[in-house]
Amino acid sequence: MGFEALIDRLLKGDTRAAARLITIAENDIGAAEEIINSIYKHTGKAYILGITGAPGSGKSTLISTLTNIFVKEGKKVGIICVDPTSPLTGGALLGDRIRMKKHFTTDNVFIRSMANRGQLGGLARATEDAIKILDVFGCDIVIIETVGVGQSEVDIFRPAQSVLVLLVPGMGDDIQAIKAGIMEITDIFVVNKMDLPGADRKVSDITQMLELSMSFKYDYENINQDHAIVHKWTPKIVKLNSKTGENFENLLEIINEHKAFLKETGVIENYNRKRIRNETLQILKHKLTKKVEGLIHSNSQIDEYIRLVMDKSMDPYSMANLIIKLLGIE
Ligand SMILES: Nc1nc2c(ncn2[C@@H]2O[C@H](COP(=O)(O)OP(=O)(O)OP(=O)(O)O)[C@@H](O)[C@H]2O)c(=O)[nH]1
Ligand SMILES: [Mg+2]
Repeated sequence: MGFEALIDRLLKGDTRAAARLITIAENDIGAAEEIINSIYKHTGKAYILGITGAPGSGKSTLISTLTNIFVKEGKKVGIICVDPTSPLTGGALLGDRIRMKKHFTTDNVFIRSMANRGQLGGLARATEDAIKILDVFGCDIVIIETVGVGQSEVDIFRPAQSVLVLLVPGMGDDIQAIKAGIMEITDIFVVNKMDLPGADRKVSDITQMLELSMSFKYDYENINQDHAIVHKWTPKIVKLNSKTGENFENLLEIINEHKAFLKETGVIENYNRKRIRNETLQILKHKLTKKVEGLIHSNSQIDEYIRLVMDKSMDPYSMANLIIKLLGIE
């Protein structure tokens, strides 16, 4: 089955074709492969921004305000809301999408939600493909919102150039969660709801956390990189009121600063290299797992190995090595 007609329409900026292709890629990894294969050469234009934070911290509100600014600048924006915690698209996420959609009456905003439905290849793979499709669709900016559970953002945000984390005034639980999960990939900290008491306190808590962690990271990188020059971005902190748009000019300035940093230092190239290696590894893992599963379920040789392991004439590690031989990928 070919997707040429849909892809042609996608390249012309047809919204329905974009939505359709994302659904197809999400549900069928074979189709995803075909689609990405045809469109890959057109990717790489969009700026990809990952946004996370605890439930209710104001991610969707921030994204709506930011999107309005981008749209006024004449930009086309794609928004993907990813919920790794939910087995189905629905509930809060759907509500989110409807609420956000109400904000925009323009063709220049595309909103999509994705939840973990145990897709082949996983949610991160599906998100990655959706980003590429929106990139080719002509989005200048693709924003990924995810509520996340610590480590899951690391996967989801792999394609993101800048990662923004929201915290809110009050108890330090959110700081603890970041320390445990995604501190290493955060570029910008937002203290949202600055109109509530305790915003300055939260800024100084983050500053303190960064001071402690940066010294560690610096030593570590120096040892590992053989004293090569390491260009490092010190995460920036900004206070915002996402409801009123207060201080958003500061956020935009920081985003631009980060973009410029990535480009001027060459960090983006390193990053892309790592990202491509990682993405390919994920695809390989998926493909090899499928191959191995197929082999294990329908191969008389394997049945023989299993008998040997049952007899204790062989152990499972040795059996695994023999299977690798069978696959011819030693
Ligand atoms: N006071 C105040 N309220 C805010 C601000 N930003 C967002 N809110 C409110 O916080 C609530 C949650 O906002 P959302 O944008 O839905 O938060 P979210 O992080 O997307 O929530 P989930 O998607 O459910 O995780 C809403 O009632 C917003 O109006 C802010 O800057 N100040
Ligand atoms: Mg939300």
